[in-house]
Amino acid sequence: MIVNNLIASVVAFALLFNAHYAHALAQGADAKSAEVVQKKVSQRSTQRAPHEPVVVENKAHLADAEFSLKIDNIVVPYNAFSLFVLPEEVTELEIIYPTPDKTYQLFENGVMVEKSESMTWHWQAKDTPGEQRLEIRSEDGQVNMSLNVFVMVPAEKVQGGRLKYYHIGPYPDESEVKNKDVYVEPEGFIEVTQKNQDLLLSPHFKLKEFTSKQRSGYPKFVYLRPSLLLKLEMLRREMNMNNIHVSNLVIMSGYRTPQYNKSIGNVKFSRHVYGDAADIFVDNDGNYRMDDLNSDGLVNIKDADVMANMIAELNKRSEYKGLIGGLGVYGPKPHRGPFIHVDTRGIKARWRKP
Ligand SMILES: [Ca+2]
Ligand SMILES: [Ca+2]
Repeated sequence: MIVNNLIASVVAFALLFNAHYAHALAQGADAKSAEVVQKKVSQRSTQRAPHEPVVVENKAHLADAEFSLKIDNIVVPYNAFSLFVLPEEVTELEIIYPTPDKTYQLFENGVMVEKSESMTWHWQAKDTPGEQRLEIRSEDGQVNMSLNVFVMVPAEKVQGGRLKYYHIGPYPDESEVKNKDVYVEPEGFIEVTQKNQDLLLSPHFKLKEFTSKQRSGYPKFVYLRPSLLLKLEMLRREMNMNNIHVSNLVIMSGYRTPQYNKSIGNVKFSRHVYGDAADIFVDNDGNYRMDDLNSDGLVNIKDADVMANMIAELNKRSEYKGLIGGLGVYGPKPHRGPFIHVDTRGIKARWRKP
């Protein structure tokens, strides 16, 4: 495979296509009027696609870690990431594109985990919900990658639409949508506490940024897909590389419980409910409104367009293949500034609301 020749010089970034997105349809998605361009996508019926990392010959995409880590069907190039698993779930972790002649070890809370193969581990989560921490270190002891593991509370623990008094609400009946595969109910929920809410999910985003905006004490519960984190990190990086400085990318809305989603009058099958959508804007000056990204002295939908144009650029790249999805551009309203919606539903959907 060509990959072997490129190991030292390239950075891989790939998100393997989740086949359960394959037949996704924008029906009932975040904008009813969305213009949907259904792309020809994989017809595979299995949930886990085989590992086919996309090689990116572009140094500008240099990753934070000195290798990429394949976690089941996603490939992570960052030095910090997260795992969302069920109790006792076994996750395959495989280092790809390692630095030549280097060896790595996986540590769970400081204890070395035995390898399955030279660069692969089959790591089993603990049997109770909560956090665990994994580190991948090179032989010199340097930590190359940290993974915050969130062992989720299994979805069957939801009673009457609630988990420990937190209102989640009923998930819509999958039979109502044509493309059931993309609208499967979460298999579990991450418990968010005052103690764990500041944990990093990826280099620039914390757990608490994604919780549903409903009024509630702790614990809260959230459901997220790692593809969203990859997409947000990629957008952030792309903007910075294009001289659009981003120090603070605000998640105005990340996960929404079905209960909250309904309360704000949104469509039932919002991607926010399925954990792979975020409404975002750049707010380096910290006034909780979009900044003037195009430097025209105004803050309006054109600043949201600057972000949307970056997504459009990313869409042309092979490494972005597994991250395609919805892109909504929103103009300002009296109570909030302009923003964009992104999700990873697996097919392109575009809309614009001035
Ligand atoms: Ca601002
Ligand atoms: Ca502007």
